[in-house]
Amino acid sequence: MTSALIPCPYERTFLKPRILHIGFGAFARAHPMVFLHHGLVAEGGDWGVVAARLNSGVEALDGLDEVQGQYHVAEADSDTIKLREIGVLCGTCHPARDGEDAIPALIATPDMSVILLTITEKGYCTKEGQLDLEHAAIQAELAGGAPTTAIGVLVAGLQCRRAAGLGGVTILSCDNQPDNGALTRAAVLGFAEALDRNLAEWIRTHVRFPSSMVDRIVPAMTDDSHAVVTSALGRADPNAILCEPFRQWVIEDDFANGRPPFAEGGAMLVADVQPFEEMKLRLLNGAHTTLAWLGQLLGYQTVADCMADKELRALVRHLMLAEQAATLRPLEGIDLAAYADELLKRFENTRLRHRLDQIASDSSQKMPQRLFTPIAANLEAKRDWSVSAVAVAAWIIGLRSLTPVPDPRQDDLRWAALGDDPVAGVLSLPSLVPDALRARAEFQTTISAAFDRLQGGAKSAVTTIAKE
Ligand code: NAI
Ligand code: CS2
Repeated sequence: MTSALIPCPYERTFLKPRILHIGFGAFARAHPMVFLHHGLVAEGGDWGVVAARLNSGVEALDGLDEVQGQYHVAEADSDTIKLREIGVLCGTCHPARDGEDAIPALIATPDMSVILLTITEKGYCTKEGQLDLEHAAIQAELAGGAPTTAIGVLVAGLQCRRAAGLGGVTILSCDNQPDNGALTRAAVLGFAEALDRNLAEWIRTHVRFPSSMVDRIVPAMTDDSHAVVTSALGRADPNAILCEPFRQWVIEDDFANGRPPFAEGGAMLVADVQPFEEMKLRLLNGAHTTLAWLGQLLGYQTVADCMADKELRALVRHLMLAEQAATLRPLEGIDLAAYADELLKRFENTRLRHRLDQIASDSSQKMPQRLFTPIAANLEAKRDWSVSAVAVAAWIIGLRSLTPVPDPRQDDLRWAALGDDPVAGVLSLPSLVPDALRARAEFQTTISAAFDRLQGGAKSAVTTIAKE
């Protein structure tokens, strides 16, 4: 294996806190920070980032403070590892350490311009595209409690910003959700409306919510991945993150108050992100969720393990091209067959050890955009969706038989999956499957047939389906 170490080349003393990143976990380190890093290398500037988390992870932020925010990103495949020292951070913030007003106060500083979010799908506290006003934490905040959700914290910050007579900001979601900008806007406005109509009006006028499609596979760090970094670096970096070399960011060009040099760092700015988002969420993430459940039923632990199974690989390629790609609008300059083959190649990266149970977590929040919506389109157009049916059936079997993974709806899901009719039980849970899809009898009967087939043995079912 060859390795290279690239030190941070820019002067960090110029950095000002102009970007706040809420939900600073694995992906934040390896994706938006890396685009900004390359942007600063290309253009220079003072765009520094404050890394924030809300609930967990004070120690992770303390660890960054100890080294003045500098850490390494290790871009690795089976042959090479490139270590890049990232210097974009200029501070950290956590309500449990710095006080519940600390993040809102930061949002209300004059230099603050962009707020990045990687708070996971459930962090938006939405139901069917709107703020979930029945969400316990949202209700507590609206009743006057301290802000604890990302949405409550954002609105508290915007309230302080307005009171200070400052201009607007850009809130840029980097989570794997369709129309993530519109979803963030709906959640923030829903909260503000319930609090203060004038504030909601101010937000409508001054705050921008561009959508973005983000892509880079960044598994959670393990002892093994830390050992890979330590051996390449010659010393330990507890803040390092290991990821694949590939990175892509497509951002709607709609910024309120200055734009960091993301495009200069490799991001694509476009008028409409949706076609890119749908392509990625359906082909990459749809395949990931299928592998997460079907792969585990076959006894595999990682995505790369699944790729070594020729039949499973063929099944996933069929899902991507015959079922998911068929639902997409054509994207100029993109060859979907080449895109699918590149994804399969990325999935083969053995250096990543991307665990299937990590991808399986929060599946109730992922199924709609990754599988249900394309299934609805295929049903409508009378097209094949047989592998998608197997994926949903594998999920239901996994809920019954595999070690439970975290999911905000875990109790409902397990209760339904362990009932007399698991398929009907899970698929009829409220606000899970879109109503129009749930109403189609064929939806449930096809998934029930796939469920029975998998119950007869996952390996033989995959072998038979791969031949069909
Ligand atoms: P992580 O577990 O390392 O970090 C998750 C972050 O979200 C943490 O800071 C955590 O405190 C915060 N969070 C979790 N639940 C929250 C909630 N209810 N409210 C507010 N904050 C919450 O995970 P990672 O890998 O950084 O992924 C985060 C998100 O980034 C994913 O859910 C996905 O939407 C997006 N993403 C991740 C990719 C990856 O390969 N890891 C690739 C593309 C997108
Ligand atoms: C994965 C994604 O955990 C998951 O749900 O499907 O995090 C995936 O690795 C990224 O979207 C790749 O860009």
